[in-house]
Amino acid sequence: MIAIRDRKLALWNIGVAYLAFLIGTLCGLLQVFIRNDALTLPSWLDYYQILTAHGVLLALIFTTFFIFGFFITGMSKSLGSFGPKVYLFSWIGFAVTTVGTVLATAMIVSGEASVLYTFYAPLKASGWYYVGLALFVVGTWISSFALVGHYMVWRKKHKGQLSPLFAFMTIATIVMWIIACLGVVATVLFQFIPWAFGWVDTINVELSRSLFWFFGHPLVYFWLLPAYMAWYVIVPKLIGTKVFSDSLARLSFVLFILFSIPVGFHHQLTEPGISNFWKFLQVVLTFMVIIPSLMTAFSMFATFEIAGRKKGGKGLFGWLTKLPWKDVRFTSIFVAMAFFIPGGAGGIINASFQLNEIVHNTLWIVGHFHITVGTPVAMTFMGLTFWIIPYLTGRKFSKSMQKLGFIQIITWAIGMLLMSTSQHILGLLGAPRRTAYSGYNNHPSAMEWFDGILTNHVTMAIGGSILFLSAMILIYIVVMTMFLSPKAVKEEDFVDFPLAESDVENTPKFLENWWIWIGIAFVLIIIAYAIPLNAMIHHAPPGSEGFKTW
Ligand code: HEM
Ligand SMILES: [Cu+2]
Repeated sequence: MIAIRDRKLALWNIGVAYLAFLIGTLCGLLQVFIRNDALTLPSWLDYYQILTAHGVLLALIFTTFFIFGFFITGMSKSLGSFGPKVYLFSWIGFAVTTVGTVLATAMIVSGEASVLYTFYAPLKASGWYYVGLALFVVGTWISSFALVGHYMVWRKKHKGQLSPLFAFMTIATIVMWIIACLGVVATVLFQFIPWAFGWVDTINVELSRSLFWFFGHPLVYFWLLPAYMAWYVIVPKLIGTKVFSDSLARLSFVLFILFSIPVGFHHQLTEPGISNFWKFLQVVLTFMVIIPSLMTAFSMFATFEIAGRKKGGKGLFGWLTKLPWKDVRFTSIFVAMAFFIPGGAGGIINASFQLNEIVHNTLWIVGHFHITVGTPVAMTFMGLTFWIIPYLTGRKFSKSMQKLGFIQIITWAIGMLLMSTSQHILGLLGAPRRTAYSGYNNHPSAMEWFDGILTNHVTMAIGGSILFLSAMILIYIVVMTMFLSPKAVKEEDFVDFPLAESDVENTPKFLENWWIWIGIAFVLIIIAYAIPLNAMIHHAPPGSEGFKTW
């Protein structure tokens, strides 16, 4: 068991995450009904206000707070309890991140910031919204440095040893996050804040978008890597085996540091102002991410096969039946992984220059990220939630909770399948994303979109409602295991943190030499970004003043 005070810290992070999840999923439900022409908002509430809240609260706030709760728990478990300084800075980080969150959310709720979570210029929100975002990022940096400090103390005490895999992966994720945030911090501090407060009149739009996507793409890996950590380090323990290969796991994380940052232009393929050569180069670098992704898929299935065969599974696929399907901690994560197969394939489509022309800015994209972050990541976090909260509170995770957990993940999977499939299809037909109901004045081509079995209003409404129901079941489980379930007394009722063993004998030491990887990462970033960013600054068109379209 980890120290009580470390547990409190983690619980506060997870608590804030689920508060954001509650409000965010409610917004999602409203969006589905508005897009379906089944709900009209009162005049004081705007579709874009809700959509901004949904994107920010789920994609940024829920994920980030949950991830830090997970990191804190795992770092305390694998490296020992936090010292006083690490503890203090973790709280300061939590406080600053929370203040930023509250400020940004207040601006969205008061209608001052309906600029969506990508806050593209020249849409202009209140300056305080950007201050909120800046505080949020700085807060995560403070929390990150606290964890790095904890890791450095451990390394000093264990000279010459490789750190435990969980700690290594945490630090890799943090290294990537800190480098990625440089882009968003630069644009928010030097472009948006002076512009939004009126200190300067105009903004360089292309530069701001490029700096945003310098951050925005690795942001998706900031969500994904903690899920991968669960897949690499927790799942093998749940199914009764060891980590498949320690060095493969570490190498794949290192590759993610290298290839997740110099690729942001793949979100800007349709934008003028960036020449094709740089778009091409970044698309090539984007495709490099397929390597560590397939390495991860390979080692997951190798782990499953090894565990299944150890338990007597025979034949080509007999081992599949031997996996612990009745354990919701495992099944949730397996379902999450299964969703990532079409999710990852869709990502290859999005990043392909020509195919991007068809799907860009359509509902296809919305379908895509609900089967990447919205399910593989979110459902892995759900699976973690089932045991991490009981672990932290010392309460029981009863049989009836286990059953509810199953209902929750099954309903989420069905709801997402319905919603995201219809979004993918509608997008291919041409329906735009980020719009309230749009029938283009009842134009026959637009009306036809809603004729399909999966794309008609009824199916979509059912999908959205099932999802929201699922979210509420999860909130119930969270509240119960946090505050109300009976405390565990008997030995067998205690829930543990299932960290798998990982053999490090054959792992090369250089994998943990961070300076090598940070160095290569910066070289790649300079190759991919230095010349085009420089051109955007020195050959900038006249800047834009701000627009408030809502
Ligand atoms: C109850 C579950 C959910 C429902 C019903 C739902 C529904 C929706 C809908 C209908 C949209 C499209 C709006 C539009 O383009 O006009 C949307 C956008 C979005 N959703 Fe969800 N969603 C849910 C859960 C999630 C989760 C768990 C995440 C991430 C962790 C997420 C992240 C996003 C993001 C980032 C957007 C894009 C916002 C933007 O375009 O600015 N959603 N959601
Ligand atoms: Cu991307």
